Amino acid sequence: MSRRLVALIVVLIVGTGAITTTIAFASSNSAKAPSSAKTPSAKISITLVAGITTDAFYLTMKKGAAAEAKKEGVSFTYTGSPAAFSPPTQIPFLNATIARHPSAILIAPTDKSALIAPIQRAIKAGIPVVTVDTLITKKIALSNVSTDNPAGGRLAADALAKAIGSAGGDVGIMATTPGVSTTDQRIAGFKAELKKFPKLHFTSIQYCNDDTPTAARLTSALLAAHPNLAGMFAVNVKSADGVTSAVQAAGKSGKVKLVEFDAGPPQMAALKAGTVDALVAQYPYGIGQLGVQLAVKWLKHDRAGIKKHYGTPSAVITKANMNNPKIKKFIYTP
Ligand code: T6T
Repeated sequence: MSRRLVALIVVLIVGTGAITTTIAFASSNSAKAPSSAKTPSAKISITLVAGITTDAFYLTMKKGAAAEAKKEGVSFTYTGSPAAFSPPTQIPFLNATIARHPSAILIAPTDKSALIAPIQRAIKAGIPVVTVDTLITKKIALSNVSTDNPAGGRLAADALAKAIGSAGGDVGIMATTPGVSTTDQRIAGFKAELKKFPKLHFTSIQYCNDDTPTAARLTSALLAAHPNLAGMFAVNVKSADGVTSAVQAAGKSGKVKLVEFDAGPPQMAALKAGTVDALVAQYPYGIGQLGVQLAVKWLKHDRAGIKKHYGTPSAVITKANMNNPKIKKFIYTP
């Protein structure tokens, strides 16, 4: 008996269930394209899972990613928690994204350990992942695109020392949450660099949980406890906005020197007003662009030479250079 005839008889005996199975097998087989096959752009879909969707930094990254997706002819979606930067709020959005099965995921993990298992689930489901901005400690993502955050922390310490001047004094840090790769690295860089300035004394680090009102409350308490506080470093948009407003409310603008990471609209306004002395601005638009480029290259099997990490530039913005055309790309445009 020929093999085709045997196959036909088996199908007739087992009935519809067998046919369904055969079809399912055939289609799952064809989905497993040989590794050299090119995926047409029109079929590629990329989702960016933000740390927190409403943050000026991620909204600017979204613009860069969307522009690059348009250029590449692939579809793009933006998702994440609008309310908080934390694993419990981010993971449900990642899980919902995995269920929709885009071709690739870009994600800013909200914790360097807690997001390992959820990202592993995406990869196991066959979805390649690029981490953007933040990273996880296990190198399972196809690549990571981020600012050089330790260097950014060092730049912040240099800028604060310059703003405070030769008199020196006590300085504090307003941070978000321990366990976030970017802000942990900024803090480490800042503290290490501070040692170069013997007249600057590190007083304390406060954690506001990426919540602006909490940062304002903690800053007011710090100002009351340290009436001679000379300066503060705020590690990101949300902590910075709280620090700035508390210093303003205490009538200490210009007296307490402020250096902040990021360049959201309220931060740029505070720089212009003189409440803030310097901003270490990232290039979130470029991070989004590069993240999409890498995902598309990967999906089109143009994988040779893709590195595990790409650094994107940053700039120290002051009142003196804020209108320089070279600075423009570092100002966030949510
Ligand atoms: O500073 C950025 C980002 O780099 C960090 O990982 C989390 O906070 C921001 O989104 C700004 O709020």
